[in-house]
Amino acid sequence: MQEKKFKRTLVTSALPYANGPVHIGHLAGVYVPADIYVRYLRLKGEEVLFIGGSDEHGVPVTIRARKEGITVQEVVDRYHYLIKQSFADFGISFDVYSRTTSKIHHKFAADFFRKLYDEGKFIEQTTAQFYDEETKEFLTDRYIRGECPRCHSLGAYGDQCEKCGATLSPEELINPYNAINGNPLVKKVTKHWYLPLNEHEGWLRKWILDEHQEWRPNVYGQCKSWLDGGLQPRAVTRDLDWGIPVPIEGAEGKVLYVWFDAPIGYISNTKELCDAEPEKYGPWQKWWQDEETRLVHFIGKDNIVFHCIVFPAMLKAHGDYILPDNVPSNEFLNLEGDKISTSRNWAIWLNEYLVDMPGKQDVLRYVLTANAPETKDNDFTWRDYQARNNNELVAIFGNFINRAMKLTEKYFEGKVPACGELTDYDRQTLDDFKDVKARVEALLDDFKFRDAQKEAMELARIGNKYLADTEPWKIAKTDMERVKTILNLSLQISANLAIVFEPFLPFSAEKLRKMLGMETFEWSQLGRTDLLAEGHQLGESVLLFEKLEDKDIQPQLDRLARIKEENEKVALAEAEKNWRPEPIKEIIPFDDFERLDIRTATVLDVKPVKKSDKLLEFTLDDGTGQPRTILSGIAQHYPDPQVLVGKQVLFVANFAPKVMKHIASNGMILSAVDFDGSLHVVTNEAKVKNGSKVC
Ligand code: B3M
Ligand code: ZN
Repeated sequence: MQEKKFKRTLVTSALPYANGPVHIGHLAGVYVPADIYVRYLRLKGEEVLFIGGSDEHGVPVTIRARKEGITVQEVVDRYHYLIKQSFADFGISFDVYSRTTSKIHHKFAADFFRKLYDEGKFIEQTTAQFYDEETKEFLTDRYIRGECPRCHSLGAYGDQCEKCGATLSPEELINPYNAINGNPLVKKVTKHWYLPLNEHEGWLRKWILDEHQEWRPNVYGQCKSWLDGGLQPRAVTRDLDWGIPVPIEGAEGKVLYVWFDAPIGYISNTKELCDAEPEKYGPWQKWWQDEETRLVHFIGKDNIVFHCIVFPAMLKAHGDYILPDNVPSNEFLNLEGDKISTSRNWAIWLNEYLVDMPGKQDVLRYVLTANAPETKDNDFTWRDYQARNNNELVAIFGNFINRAMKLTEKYFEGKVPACGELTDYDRQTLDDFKDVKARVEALLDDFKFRDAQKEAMELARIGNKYLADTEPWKIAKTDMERVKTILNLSLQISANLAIVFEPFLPFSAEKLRKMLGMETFEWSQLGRTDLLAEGHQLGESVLLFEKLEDKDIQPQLDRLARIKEENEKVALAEAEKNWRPEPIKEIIPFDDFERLDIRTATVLDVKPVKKSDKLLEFTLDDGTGQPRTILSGIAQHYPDPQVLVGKQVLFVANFAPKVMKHIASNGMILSAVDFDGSLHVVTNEAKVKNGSKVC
């Protein structure tokens, strides 16, 4: 395929739902990479716009409102401003951050729908859907719960049973009910408009599968599997009282589906920006309807189908728009080994982070990029955060800058000394760092932010090693000329660091730029060794990064431990509530039971088996006069196994002996499994002779 020549780039990042604050998963998955990319393009002097905003429609915001007992408008107001502030605090440099409840957006999205409607681009379908007669609302997948048709636990969701993992459709649930209020549901017919994606399959296949093989494998792969599975018409309207009213007659009480209006928000937000400052940004159409604009969507992996298939189909159906050139999508970031979850509060919220770690935006940005889930899900841990801060930012980057600054202050009153004759070692160092620009550029152009930041860090490493090897503080008494050259080169490397880190760590880069007294600041200067002229006065030096002690991290670990404990309690209560006996196994003849020889015995002794955390060794009086040994894998359920001594238990006597951990086990003690998976030895209250048959 021929490389297209683009004049400008329009970058969008997914519009977060205004139903809660944003957390580190959002930042790592979407906003930091998008921001790095945009800052990089701006530094290169390219024409670029970065569009963001809050997604304020859809069911999630209405549920939050009900939970908190406030209006939906209050919910979206609260979280829109909170989210907007968090992004600003973390240096996410949007050109516009608006919201989908804006007038401009409502009109724009309604017009978009209307045009497609007028041109016959939708189909109408009437179907029966689940309905709550009390609240007068239709419900879809996640908001419908009921008994699982497979494992019969209660509380399975309309799309999945979390107990047995079965993929479900709401139709399959037994006794479906409203997940929010528990009301029973009935079926009711309703009419909706659908985008016939099946009619778009042909060009989508060619456009993605043939023409965009350069997309990340996770994105390309997901698209391919959607396309190979065959596309179905998708409803673009919903029965809901919150959203953009469907702008046609006979559609009262219906709104545009949130996934129809939200991506149009990228366009209407661009319009809002351009209309406000047309001389600066030009007409919005330049950004959306000109083949010379390159459109790039940054999103998380759960949004791939909407950005690669549904939204492009909408744009194509409309006819006037360009399509995305790339859709860099990340996998998910986990937190301390568990999936981040808003409802379980298993997250680090950006607003709270800044209260606990004031001024440490860049540390988080650094760690999230270093661990970016670009190719697979990744894990954030506080220990890794601490280690990367201390061992990389402080020990390498910060240490190098601090030494270069301090030595220049000490020997040259903060003025850049002259560069004298270079030694072989100097030349080798310069050689090492010369290619950084090309390497970082190639990686950024390819959306490989993690590796790009590693390369940038490599530059700090080179500088740090150079100072450590040349030890100017040791030769200051004997060879000041040499010290001048060493510090000159070190400061030139520092100036390069200020440039190369600007996209990644904008706050620190800015501090560094001020320290170095650099006025001009552009990407093309990278790799040069004459950025600071001889005699140039440096600014005041400040510490770029601070060491984090265990005591700084501990409160964070404690917080998560508390949340985990709380969640476990809630999950247990839920499991108890939803527990049902397992379905009875198939009918068997009595003879099959007769073959089992079940007996009574009294526990004489019980102790843990060495080198096993599962096994308990029982010594039983089985009535034969000979002690019987049985091993049972229930140690985790009996922290104090002695409580079983003296109890009469039931055991299967006619199993072949089995050797485990060098001990022969003769039979099996019967235990019952409780709803939470815990095992309890079945004891016989009516004590009988040991060795009695159980029948
Ligand atoms: N609000 C879903 C999400 O936050 C949705 C993205 C819209 S992007 C147009 O994951
Ligand atoms: Zn199930």
